Amino acid sequence: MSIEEIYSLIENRNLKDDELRNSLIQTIINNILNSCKNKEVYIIGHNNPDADSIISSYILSNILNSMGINSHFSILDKNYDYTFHDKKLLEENFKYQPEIVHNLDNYFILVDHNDLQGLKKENVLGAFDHHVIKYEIDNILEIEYASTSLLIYDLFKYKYEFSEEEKYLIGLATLSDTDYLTSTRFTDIDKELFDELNLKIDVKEYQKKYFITTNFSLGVEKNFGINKKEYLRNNKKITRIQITSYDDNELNNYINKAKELGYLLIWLNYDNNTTTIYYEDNIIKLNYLLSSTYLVFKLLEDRKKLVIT
Ligand SMILES: [Mn+2]
Repeated sequence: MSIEEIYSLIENRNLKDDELRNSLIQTIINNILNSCKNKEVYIIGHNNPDADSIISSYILSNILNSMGINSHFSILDKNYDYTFHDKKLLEENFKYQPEIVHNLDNYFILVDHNDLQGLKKENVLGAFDHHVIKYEIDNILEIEYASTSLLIYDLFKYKYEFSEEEKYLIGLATLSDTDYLTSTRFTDIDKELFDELNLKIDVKEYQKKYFITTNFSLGVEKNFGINKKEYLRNNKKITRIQITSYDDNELNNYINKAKELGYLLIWLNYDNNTTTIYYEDNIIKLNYLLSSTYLVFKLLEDRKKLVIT
């Protein structure tokens, strides 16, 4: 089997009880654990970490330490400020401080991303992630769970006893990564696992308290700067703007700006649970929330195919 075949077999969660799949998953976990032997490892999330990056890094370091691997919950010294989306959620619910790593010659395990982001390949021992595989490092355990924290929970729940607090934190990371359980990323399989955590929390209340929608008082210009992300898709550079709101009052202003700049706009309305997508002079309205840029790309590409055939 090629590595691509192995990864795509692992990715498919509907083959839940498939023996081959389970043994491949176990092989990758073992590869990562074995490569950690006699090393000090630093577990880091992505740049501008969100709750899922921080919490999965913290939880995985607890798990590895319990297995006798000297590991650290950490961040790098540059570009590792908590993302503003999750600042309040983390400040009020997460009391641990990551170690700050200055020396890039350490050994790393990546969580919640699987690209090097400036690290050397030989220093990265593996990754646990739920994003598209970039093939920049070896030993990636990537499955599209709602959050990396939930993935780690599911992988280790029979080998590690999660504390009540750890389960709570895994729940919070999952809330943050699924726009408080409203996004299509939160599947039935994820819901089952989330329920297994058995948290006694009112999700709506957490959403009201911590879910940050776009601050329209900043104006269109500024919001285009803050909410921008660049993607490379089929060799084409695409800049996307994601706006979250409880109404569509300013939608047209943002479409006009996206038109002017040639950007992709994803507008999420959390009151009606609708999505408006603007790209290359087309406006698409969906009667559900589609907050994954990756799924928006797929939707646009599928539509293009329909038009051509
Ligand atoms: Mn994540």
